[in-house]
Amino acid sequence: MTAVGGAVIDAVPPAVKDWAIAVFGTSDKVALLVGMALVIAALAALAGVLEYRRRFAGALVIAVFGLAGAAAVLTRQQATPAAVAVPLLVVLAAVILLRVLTGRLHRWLDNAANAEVAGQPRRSFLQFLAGGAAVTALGGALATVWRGAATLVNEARQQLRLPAAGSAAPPIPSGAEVGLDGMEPLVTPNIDFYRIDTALAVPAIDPGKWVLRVTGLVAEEVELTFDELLAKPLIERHVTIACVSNEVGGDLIGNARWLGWPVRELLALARPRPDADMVLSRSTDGWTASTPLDVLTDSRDAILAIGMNGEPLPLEHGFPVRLVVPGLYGYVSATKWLTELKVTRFADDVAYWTTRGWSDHGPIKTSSRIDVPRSGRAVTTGTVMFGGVAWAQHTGIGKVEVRVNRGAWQEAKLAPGISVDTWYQWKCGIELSPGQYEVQVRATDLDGEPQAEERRAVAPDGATGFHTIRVDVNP
Ligand SMILES: Nc1nc2c(c(=O)[nH]1)N[C@H]1C(S)=C(S)[C@@H](COP(=O)(O)O)O[C@H]1N2
Ligand SMILES: [Mo]
Repeated sequence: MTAVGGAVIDAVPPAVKDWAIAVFGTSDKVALLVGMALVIAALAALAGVLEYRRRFAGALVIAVFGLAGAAAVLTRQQATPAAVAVPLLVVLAAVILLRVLTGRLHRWLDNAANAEVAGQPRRSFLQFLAGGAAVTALGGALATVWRGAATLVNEARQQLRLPAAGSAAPPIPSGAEVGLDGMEPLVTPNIDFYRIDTALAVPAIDPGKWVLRVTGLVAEEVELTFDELLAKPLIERHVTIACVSNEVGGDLIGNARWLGWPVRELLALARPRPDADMVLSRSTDGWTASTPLDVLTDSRDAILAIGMNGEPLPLEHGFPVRLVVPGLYGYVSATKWLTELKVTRFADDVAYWTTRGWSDHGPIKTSSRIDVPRSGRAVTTGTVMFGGVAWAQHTGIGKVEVRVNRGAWQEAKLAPGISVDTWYQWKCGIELSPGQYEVQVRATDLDGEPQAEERRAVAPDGATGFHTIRVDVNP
């Protein structure tokens, strides 16, 4: 079922995917799985009715669906023989159960008129129905246990002791949090960190078996094991990462303290050839991202990350190793469950989302957000405190301004940032008499470049426009 869902995710046009994410938010995968469960239940009912009317007609429905499932598994990159065998065995069991059940149902109904013998076939049918249901439930439970491989990896993760960083994260300057009620914390707790990926089942990777390969246009291919990575001189940095699907004012952005080894050190060992201009990073589930080679080799701290806010990476955030690249949207940089770095050229290779309507380059656009007060909230007249965040990764924020009802821009108080690679908090008190107002925010980076005013959709390379909220001021 996960494989069918994965194939669906890969096959649907980006517009449908955007719609699904918009409607169901990040529970889009749950919605997909629930939807599929409903379809399966409907098909099972249909198979029952058909089989009752005509021998093997229902079995055919099940067989076709099962073969489609097996085919979907084959399209998955991580397909194993067992993963293909499971849907086939399930189909076989379902067909046998269906035959037996319809046989008993026929006998029950044929004998229904004959009061003396009717009870026995009815009991037999109901017993098989209950038995079938029990076996199905047991099978589901076993499948869950099988997935318990994830549990073992979780244990390996819990036992992991992260080494200290040789180069520690610069301290958070005092006053970096403006201290307004309702603001998001400056450093996002792992549990609240947004999650975006195409993985229906979170990959469970044993760190003892993990290897990263550097391949492609290099003087020397390099392999790195997890133990080797732990022994490298590690750095720790706060970096704010964002999703290209983040709407203006959206929450697909988070700031964490990442521990790892600079990617440029690994690439230096492999020595990329001069004609290379891109690194195609690949995860265990086959997902890929295209990152400009110069972004991975310049002085910015692009990291092969193993730690997030002082813990090993959570499984959903890429355990055991992921990429974190300051300044680029996640879809072109932040590969989780990393297994390969292929040094290549934009002219020769395309990444997962690039073939699905998104740009091959994805620098994060300067933007800002109003978090306090929430849009549509009523506040009391007087000095109303507004607050939020602004980001211009790898350039830094120079100023933030707020305007009311499209009037003059007023400069907000900008809190000191942790670094140019993280978001900054801001606050601004504005005198408002009772009434209804539209409030907007605008950020300008340290080069003096203001964020784009034109409203643009998230596709193909990130939304622009001013975050705009409505505030009701009560007497
Ligand atoms: N393996 C893998 N890595 C991935 C993705 C994915 O689908 N598969 N999605 C990317 C996208 S689009 C984003 S925005 C970031 C999100 O990282 P997070 O889930 O840790 O917040 O991961 C990136 N890394
Ligand atoms: Mo993303």
